[in-house]
Amino acid sequence: MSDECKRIKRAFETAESALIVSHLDPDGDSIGSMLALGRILSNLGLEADYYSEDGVPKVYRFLPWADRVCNRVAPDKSYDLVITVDASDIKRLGNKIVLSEVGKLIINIDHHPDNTNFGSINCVHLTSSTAELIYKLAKYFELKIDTEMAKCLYVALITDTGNFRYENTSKETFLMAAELIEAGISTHEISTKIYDTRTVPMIKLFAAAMGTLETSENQKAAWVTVTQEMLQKYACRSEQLVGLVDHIRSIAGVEVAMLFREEKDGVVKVNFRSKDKVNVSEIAQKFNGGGHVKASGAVFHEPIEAVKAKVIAEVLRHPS
Ligand SMILES: [Mn+2]
Repeated sequence: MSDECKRIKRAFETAESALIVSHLDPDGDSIGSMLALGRILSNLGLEADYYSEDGVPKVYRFLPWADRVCNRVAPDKSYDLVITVDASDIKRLGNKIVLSEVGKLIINIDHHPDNTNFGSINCVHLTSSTAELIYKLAKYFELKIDTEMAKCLYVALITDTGNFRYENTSKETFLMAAELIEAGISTHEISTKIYDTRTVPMIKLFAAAMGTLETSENQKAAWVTVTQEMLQKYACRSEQLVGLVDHIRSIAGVEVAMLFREEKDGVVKVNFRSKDKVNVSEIAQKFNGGGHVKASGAVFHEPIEAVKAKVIAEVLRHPS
């Protein structure tokens, strides 16, 4: 990583303005990495702007500087640097900004195996999380990791490793976590904020969604469906439901779990999880989506029943 670090360092030192961009449907890693990187830049004397087309999910709004994240860029505004975090492809950034128009130099920092290296500088490594790369950058710059930065990095780390349960968890991940704890964070307080702040309607919606559980004949694929009608009944947003798919994967024998979410304006989102044998990144890519081998997603503009039919047919083509 040192070669890219050198180039990134030069870019950070010469830039006078920077925009950090997260991906659509941002998760803990993209928001945490974005905010931690902002603190690195700030330490270097560069105050960045932050862009996320889908804003910041409520659960991550306690993070320091989350209130600085905007979902628009002023027209004609252009930055010396645009840094994308946790996004494998330009399409994942949304369609309201055109990278080549808003930035002179694009730095792509990501850990997805299907990253398209769309940046002028690509810092792409298969680490546990993008946050692990941001952490390494902070080290490279010899910056002190303060409590605020540690909070952002820790949220990214636990959400992308499923609380240190997924295969991407390594010795480095734990060493990094140890250092974040040394920086003064309370892991209990953060976990509570991330995992223990669900509302009663949300749990009722979970129950309703669980009630839709279906499986393939051999029970190796299982899925649940959340319609607009269900979301409206419980006044929840579909982003609050992503964790549901992990429960579906937790069924013994299930190799592929799916969550079908009906959004507004005819959009349907599908989240995939796999246990051991199926590469769900490949399946998502068939539908112009992407992600990791064991966690991926895709977006559709078709009725939910049609989406389900073709996605399930595709999944069943993959031996598990
Ligand atoms: Mn990530």
